[in-house]
Amino acid sequence: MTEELREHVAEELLRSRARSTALTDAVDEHDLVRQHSKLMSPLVWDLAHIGNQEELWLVRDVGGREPVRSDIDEYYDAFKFSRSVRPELPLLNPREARQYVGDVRGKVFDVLEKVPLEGRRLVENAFAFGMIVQHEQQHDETMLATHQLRTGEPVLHAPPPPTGNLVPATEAFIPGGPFEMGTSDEPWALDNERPAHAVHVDSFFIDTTPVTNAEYAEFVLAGGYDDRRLWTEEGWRHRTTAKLSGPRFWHREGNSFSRTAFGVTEPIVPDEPVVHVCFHEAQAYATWAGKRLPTEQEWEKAARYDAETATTRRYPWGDEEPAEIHANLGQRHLRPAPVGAYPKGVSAAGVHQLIGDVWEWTSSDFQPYPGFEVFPYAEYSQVFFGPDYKVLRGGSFGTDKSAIRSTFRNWDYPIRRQIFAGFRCARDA
Ligand code: AVJ
Ligand code: FE
Repeated sequence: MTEELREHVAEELLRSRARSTALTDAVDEHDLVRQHSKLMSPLVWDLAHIGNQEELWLVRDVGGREPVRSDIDEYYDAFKFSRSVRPELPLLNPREARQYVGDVRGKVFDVLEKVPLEGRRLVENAFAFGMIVQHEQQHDETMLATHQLRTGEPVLHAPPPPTGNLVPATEAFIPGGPFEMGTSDEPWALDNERPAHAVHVDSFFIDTTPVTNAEYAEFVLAGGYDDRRLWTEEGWRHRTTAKLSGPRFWHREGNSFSRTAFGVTEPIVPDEPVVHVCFHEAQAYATWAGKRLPTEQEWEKAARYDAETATTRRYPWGDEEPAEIHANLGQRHLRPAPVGAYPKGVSAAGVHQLIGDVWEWTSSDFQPYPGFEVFPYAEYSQVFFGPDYKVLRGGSFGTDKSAIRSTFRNWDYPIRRQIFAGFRCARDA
């Protein structure tokens, strides 16, 4: 068991590093240090921050080793300097950053060989490695979003996703009653996903597919962005000051739309889930459609609850780890797949593409579960709890399988749309 776990951790560390390397080797030095958007860090910051977190948690804390570098911690502390000011910091240059993450990784492999991964320390130590793997993959998705904001020739390439086995958009009925939400035993689950607890959810309907580009284009053409009644007060204020008129990266010509993704501009693909919309846009669309966004309780019940056996599954399709047939994850494709492309990933209730493709906005604020305990540090989740952030679920085409579960909770400000976010609708039964 222990050797197997060590091997698994080693493979996951290599897999995340291969991805970080590919994302940072794809562009030249100038593109690594420049700020592609005020919303994002320079790519070279993400790279060295990945190494710095790994050094703090695995080299110094778990391993008890001497620091690789003790002089740079503050510049890579995400709470000390916000993304917009990071380019002005005395950051490591690309060559130094690559050297640094490599040196840290060398020590980490040594720690992995020698650290106890059994007995009492197993849970703590194994979790620390899992947390660092997920942390790197999360920043890789953030770097992918930075690539999406970058202008210039395309530098990332990937084959297209599978084609949609077109399921007509319809609704699934989820019966009212309790289900077990969250987890107490998923080994790599983060503190905010814990503990497992019973939640009562009233009966509701949820769309079997995420809202598509074609559906969203109808909303735009129907004047949805100019209809004050569809928006909340806060949403309308934002739509007005930010002058929103359609999803980020869309261009309108008469009644047709194209969009730019990773340097390529092409007509929107009608059956693909819409992506790069903020919470307010999702909320306005749902109102226009006579529906609403699901709560995160509803989303998780639709993803995990098997009414026939009254049990909660790990993933929509069952308990197996995500494989290529289940979901569009891991940047294998640079876009969401058309609806119906993953029939093997469908939930017990018949809901498609809950995992992968696009993060899905829910109507819920990011709050702790009853019995929440900070683990291992308050800055991961606790400092974000409250009404400022909305919960997103399910992961996107840019999310790695190690960093997504049906219990995984992402959060962001309701105005953000550079992330790979879309949504699906629900309604009361
Ligand atoms: C869970 C995606 C909101 O990127 O801010 C990365 C993950 N935490 N480094 C983020 C995270 C610390 C976090 N999200
Ligand atoms: Fe981080």
